Amino acid sequence: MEESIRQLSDQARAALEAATTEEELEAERRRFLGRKGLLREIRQGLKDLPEEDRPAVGKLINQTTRQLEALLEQRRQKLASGKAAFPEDRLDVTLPGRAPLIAGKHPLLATMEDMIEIFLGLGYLVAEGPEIEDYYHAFEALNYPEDHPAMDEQMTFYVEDDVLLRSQTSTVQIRVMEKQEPPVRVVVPGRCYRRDTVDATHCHTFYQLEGLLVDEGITFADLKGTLQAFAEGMFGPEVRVRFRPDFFPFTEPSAEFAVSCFICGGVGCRVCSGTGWLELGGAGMVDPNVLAGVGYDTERYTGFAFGVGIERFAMLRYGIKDIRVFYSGDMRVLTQF
Ligand code: FA5
Repeated sequence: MEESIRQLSDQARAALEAATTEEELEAERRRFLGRKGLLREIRQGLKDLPEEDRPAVGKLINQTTRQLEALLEQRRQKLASGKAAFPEDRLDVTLPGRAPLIAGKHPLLATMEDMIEIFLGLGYLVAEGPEIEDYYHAFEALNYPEDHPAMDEQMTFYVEDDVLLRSQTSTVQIRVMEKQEPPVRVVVPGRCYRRDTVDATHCHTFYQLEGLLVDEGITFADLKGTLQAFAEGMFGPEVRVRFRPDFFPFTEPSAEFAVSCFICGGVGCRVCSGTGWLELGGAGMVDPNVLAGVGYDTERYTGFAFGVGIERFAMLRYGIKDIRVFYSGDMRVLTQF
């Protein structure tokens, strides 16, 4: 009998706590504490107990009744003051509202979009490719001989032996050419990864914009003209483009390209470290080995490719001195542009 009193008590407590309106609370009161309630029923069973057990059980029933009545009163007061419906956060309609934070586009996204806009104007399409690549598309198809030192620059993160995070958007050149015949004219914006030490100008994760054009009769002059038009679109009509020999396994000849400093006009200033030039990326004529690898007729088609770091452009444009600012998550970066 004592056990069933305790069970009933637990049940009643839970029911009283769960009531969210005064009506519900009154119904629970009637069910447990009312004249025909469950406690009364138990009390009526007292007479069937042996004489000597009755006082202790009677005491327990009285105690339970008092405790439940106290709890009932507590709940009544809480419900009356409106706290129970929103126990933790009562709605105070008189508080001033929270102003929504208004931010601009992230400077990297704004820069990427402006770059793409220029190439759309030149008749390019936007292509995308996977950030997680296989070794073939990351290196082999881009004409990297096995263990070639040029791969050191492209040290990246491996998911498995043969599966890695791409270190450059050049991988998408292959993906695009595998799917279509020339003419090809695409730009590829995308995230890349390298095991570079993070500093003011390098990050393990960064963005590049790749360009690829393959058609009949394409020459280095087309590449120069295209990058001149791109640079003018980004930095203004006075800007000049400079090419210097470089090496990439997938282009031959290869070049590093720079623009005359748009701050000092090429005289030399702090932004261009006194050189008058701002290096922007790599470029070159697509190596015939790469074209042959995707099944293109190398007697008929030639092409050029280039790749630039989007952070580099954005830093120059907005005068941002540290690349880490882009990834800081600091809302002030977004609110000032
Ligand atoms: C390349 O990645 C070549 N794929 C470019 C290319 C494309 C050449 C097509 C020929 C034909 P490079 O390793 O120099 O080249 O990188 C290009 C740009 O990416 C750099 O100029 C730099 O702006 C940016 N970049 C490279 N590594 C990082 C890094 N760790 N953090 C931020 N930006 C980076």
